[in-house]
Amino acid sequence: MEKEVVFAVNYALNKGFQIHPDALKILERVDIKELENIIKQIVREKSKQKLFLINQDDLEEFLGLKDDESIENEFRVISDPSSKITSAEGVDGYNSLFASRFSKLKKIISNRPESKMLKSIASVLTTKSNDDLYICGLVSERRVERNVTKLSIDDPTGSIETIVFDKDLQKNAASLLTDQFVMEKISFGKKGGFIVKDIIAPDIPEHPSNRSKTEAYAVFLSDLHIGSMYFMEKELNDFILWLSSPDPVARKIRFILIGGDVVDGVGIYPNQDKELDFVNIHDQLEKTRELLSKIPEHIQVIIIPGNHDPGRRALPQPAIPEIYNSTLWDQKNISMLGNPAMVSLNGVKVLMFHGQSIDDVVRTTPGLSYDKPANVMKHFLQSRHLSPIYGSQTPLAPETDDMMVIEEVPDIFHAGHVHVVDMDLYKGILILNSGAWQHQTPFQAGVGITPTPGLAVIVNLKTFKVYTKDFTSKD
Ligand code: D5M
Ligand code: FE
Ligand code: ZN
Repeated sequence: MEKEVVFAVNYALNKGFQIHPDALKILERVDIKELENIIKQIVREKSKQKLFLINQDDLEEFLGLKDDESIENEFRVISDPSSKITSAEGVDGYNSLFASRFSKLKKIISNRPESKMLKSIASVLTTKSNDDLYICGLVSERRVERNVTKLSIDDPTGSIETIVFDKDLQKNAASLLTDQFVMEKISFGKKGGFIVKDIIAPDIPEHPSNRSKTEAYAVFLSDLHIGSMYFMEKELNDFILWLSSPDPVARKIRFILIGGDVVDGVGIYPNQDKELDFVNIHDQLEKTRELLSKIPEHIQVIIIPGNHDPGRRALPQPAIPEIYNSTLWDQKNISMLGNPAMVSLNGVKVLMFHGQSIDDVVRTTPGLSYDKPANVMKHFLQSRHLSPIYGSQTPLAPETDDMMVIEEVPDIFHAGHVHVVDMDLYKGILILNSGAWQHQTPFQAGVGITPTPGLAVIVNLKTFKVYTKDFTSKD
């Protein structure tokens, strides 16, 4: 117990008061600078009333913490890979992963009118026609030769090389990722070959977004990196204490989403132990529980893993396994889900994804950078896939079902990983990258990544207005 809390408790006890254990829990969450003043005022008030028990109600009343019960907090898990993960192996596994990717995305694209004219690659290769044709499949290769771009597309019936001449279409082709699904409008070239006349991504259709009926707020966090020397404990703790303050926005918060890299992990990068305050996973998770248990119980917390958290490294990842430390799992208001996961908050569908594959996309696509992660996230939405490239840095597991396909259109798309707060709106979908709670690391300084840590991203689920609240100390 902090010495200020001990002082407050002793002060009340010396005046002949008893403190209910639930009231004590609230005292532990109060800003310690205010504590002495608060306890003195409560003792004065209750002495007048000749009531010598301080209970939870007294404190909530005094601190303005009574929650507006008309604000809904309906929470539902829409999809979670944790229980669906298998361990398909080797080449067969990857063949079925790509077959699943193809069929899911073909189904998505079949809502477009052009898809009525889709032909299989095998049939295009064996017929000759003067009409334009449509094919779809996964990009297996992209080559730029002199002033043309060649795209090889695979579907389950075969593989075709197509040629892009048009300058604008070549720009479009430059942003295609390997293994990404596309539809192409093609025609037979006069001198043979297949000329690309249009490149169409599955994309997001126009649609109305779901909103909360009441003014509930959700906070988006990620990349806490608890256990790292650079973890911003004070700032995160100040944020958690703020949740129990009378601030009118804090009073309406019903959900906290944590998008992975909750702990810094062990053995994630060379010589990591020299940069750790806690050198084992159990202790890192214990510290996490200690901090998160101060979040008021009426706030639902949702946690997915990132590339620093324990458990399987390949995507999709199951929830952080209980075997490392079950105490987070035991908290009533914490839900441990896999990466990626989709949840419904008062009817608002949130797609949560740590975002490791942002690295692959930034590395291969001209015009995209680490300081604008929302643009990369827009790319994922357009390609309706969270990790298209196989065999780059992001490990993909050979699942028989490609769970990285964005099958259901979200209302909010939440990712982290790059440690930079960024946001955008795309076809009505609120795109959020939630930054970090870790100072710039020497590694990040070395590769030129400038994080924006210590900012809580807060969304009004009724209006989709976004606020950022800065918890970095200015004093
Ligand atoms: O990733 C934090 C940030 O550091 C994120 O922007 C990616 C970047 N990062 C991490 N590892 C690498 C490598 N190997 N190369 C380039 N950039 C990297 P985090 O997941 O928190 O470590
Ligand atoms: Fe991170
Ligand atoms: Zn990460």
